[in-house]
Amino acid sequence: MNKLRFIPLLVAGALALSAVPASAATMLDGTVGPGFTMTLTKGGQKVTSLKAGSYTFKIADKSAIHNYVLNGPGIKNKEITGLAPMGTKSATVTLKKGTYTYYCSPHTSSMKYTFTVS
Ligand SMILES: [Cu+2]
Repeated sequence: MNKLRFIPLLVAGALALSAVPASAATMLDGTVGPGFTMTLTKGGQKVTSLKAGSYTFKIADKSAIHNYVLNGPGIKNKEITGLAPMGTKSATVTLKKGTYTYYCSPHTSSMKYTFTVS
């Protein structure tokens, strides 16, 4: 077996990997419950505006009566955490320019928050 035969494949593989942009999703942290409140923070600061791009929402659901739903351009009422199972769940999404809302669907009137993406 001639090892040289595999070198072109390795080079092609390396090129393919380097062509992928190294853009990891930005981490956002959120909570819902145990009271009638929700949060969304980035590096400990409340999120009010973000740049368009890829984000991972890491949501700690601390109540069995609330959920955490995200809605906005390109994302239609995505339920990141559900009503019954508590715990932490993550979802990676692409945010586009516009206004996004995160809310709890049983309590939309009091648990609804917005942030803008530019
Ligand atoms: Cu709720």
